[in-house]
Amino acid sequence: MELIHFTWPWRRGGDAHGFFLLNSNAMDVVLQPAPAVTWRTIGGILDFYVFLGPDPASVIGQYVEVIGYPAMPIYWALGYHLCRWGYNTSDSTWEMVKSLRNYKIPQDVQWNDIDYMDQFLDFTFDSKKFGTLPDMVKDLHVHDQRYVMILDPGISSSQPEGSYWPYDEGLKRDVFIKDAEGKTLIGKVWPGLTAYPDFSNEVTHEWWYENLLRFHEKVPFDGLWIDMNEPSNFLDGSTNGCPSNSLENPPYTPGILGGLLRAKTLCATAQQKQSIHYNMHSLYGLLEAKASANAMKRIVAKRPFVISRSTFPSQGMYSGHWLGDNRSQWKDLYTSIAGMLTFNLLGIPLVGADICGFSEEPQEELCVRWTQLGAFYPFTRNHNAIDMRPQDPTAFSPLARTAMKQALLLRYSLFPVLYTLFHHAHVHGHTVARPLMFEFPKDVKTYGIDKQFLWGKSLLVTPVLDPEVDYVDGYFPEGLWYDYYTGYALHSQGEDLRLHAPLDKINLHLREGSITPTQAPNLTLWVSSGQPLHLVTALSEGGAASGDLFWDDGETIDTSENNLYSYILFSVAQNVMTSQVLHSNVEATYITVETASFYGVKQKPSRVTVNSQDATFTYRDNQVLTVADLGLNLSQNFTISWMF
Ligand code: MIG
Repeated sequence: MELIHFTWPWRRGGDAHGFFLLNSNAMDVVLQPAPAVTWRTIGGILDFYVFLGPDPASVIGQYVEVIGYPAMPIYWALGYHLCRWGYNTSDSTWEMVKSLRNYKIPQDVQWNDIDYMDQFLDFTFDSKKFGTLPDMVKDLHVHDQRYVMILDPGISSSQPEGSYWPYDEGLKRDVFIKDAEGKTLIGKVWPGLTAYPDFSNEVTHEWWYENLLRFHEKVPFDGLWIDMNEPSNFLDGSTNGCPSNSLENPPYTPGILGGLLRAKTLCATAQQKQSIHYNMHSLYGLLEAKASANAMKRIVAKRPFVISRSTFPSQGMYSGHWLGDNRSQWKDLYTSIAGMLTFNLLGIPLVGADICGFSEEPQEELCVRWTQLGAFYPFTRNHNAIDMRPQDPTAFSPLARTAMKQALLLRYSLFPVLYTLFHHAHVHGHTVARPLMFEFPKDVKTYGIDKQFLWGKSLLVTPVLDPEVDYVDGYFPEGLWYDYYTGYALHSQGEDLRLHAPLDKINLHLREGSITPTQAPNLTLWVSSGQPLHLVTALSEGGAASGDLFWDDGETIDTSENNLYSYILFSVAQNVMTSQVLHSNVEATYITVETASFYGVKQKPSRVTVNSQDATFTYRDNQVLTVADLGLNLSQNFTISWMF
């Protein structure tokens, strides 16, 4: 369904360009063996863009400038999300949350799948099995945690008249998609027969908002999971099939499911406000996300949180994305990296796969490795299919549980970096999770790498993707790399290196020349993000480094647009670290800088000063200098110097 295609067939010396066909009709895209790509679309406008780069990251920046920059996520979107299909009751969902608290495993968000609903009806909850849902959500809030539940677009059309407001009111306001004859098109999804809201109609957005508002008064949810929005239908077309004509059976049908446009979705001839479904089909998830995000803005008056299954160019402005139904298999762990990176290229950086796999049941070892990799998905959610054994961190041995907890704590400690990267995605169209070739476009060995990736410019993640190993092979582009945990330096000439990787470790390396802001982790990002900063500097061979921090209250809409943030540049040159406050907002700088570590200080300094005052320090023979107890105010420039 994705209609964006970039090719870099003629890479020479790291040059890149991109093509983008903005077209929502059914299409084939064929990568030819020759350096060529063929589009076969069966309608719409041939709206082609060519992005000249000249490097991969610029191509993406140009693309995102066209389609729209991704939204800045609310801070807790970057925390750990736990979900499954089939908790079956609100009490067992609640027990789950309590169990994570009990083991002190970080969790920001608890989710529910369709089992919370009364007979799968949107905007309802099962008052018997999920009777304590409102209390659970309140309890989550008391603990600075959040609640997200699923919504499917299909609205039940078979409830007794007067008993189901969403359908009755929807009919009244004329919000549903119609068949070729102008009657409400009826399909079938979880609640049985359903009508489909037409999100190409503004009236539908208002109706959707009112539904959400009414439900929010009962269950004060914090975000939305929008599923089945391809839109998905258990039937082909509708209860009455579809007419037989050239729209339903065009002279050429691209290679889609069943070779039929109506397969498991609506009739091509279905009528929407803006056009026929033939033209609108691929836009369903985008427009539903837009309606959902705008409704959430009005309801919670904070940055909306929406995760969508179906996407289209511009989606990142309204939602993130999960990669859909995968399996609890090692190969799905591996392919999730390519999926995550692809959506970062597509301007939807808030993306992740179902950690530990959706269908099937993971071995403990797989789930540990997946939680470690998942800790580096920009969107990190463990999700499981109905009837599958539990696969949350508490479902495993103490060893596995502890390893998972460590991985999540590691992620929480890196929140300042991750948040700053999302700011750059929002403002500049940068990727958050990034292929190595984006940073090393002249190193051809990076082009095919799909088992490692970077966060931003300098945090290299090398996960274990195979069973029964305690090592991992990774490629290190030429230069100095530091072990994130210890500061040990590794000099690579552009080599494949074998790294030690016991079950409780995910390898992380810092690229030379970087400064990474981190925080002491805690059980929620609310608490964690209030902790003082620890700056980790990875010095280049020449002793230089730089990094930055974007900081705000984490939830107010448009803080960067309205100057409600702080932005600080850190740099090191000639044994002096300088912080430069480029933008300061008092509210955003309540945290302090507590510790600074410098990796790659070649000999022990005789003296360290902070703002020209002598300071105590430690120096380890692996060339790590640490200065602690700084208590530096983030809103004021500071310097840290060392002398030999
Ligand atoms: O027909 O809501 O991809 O994550 O658990 C299946 C039940 C519908 C598909 C989603 C999956 C979700 C499931 N949904």
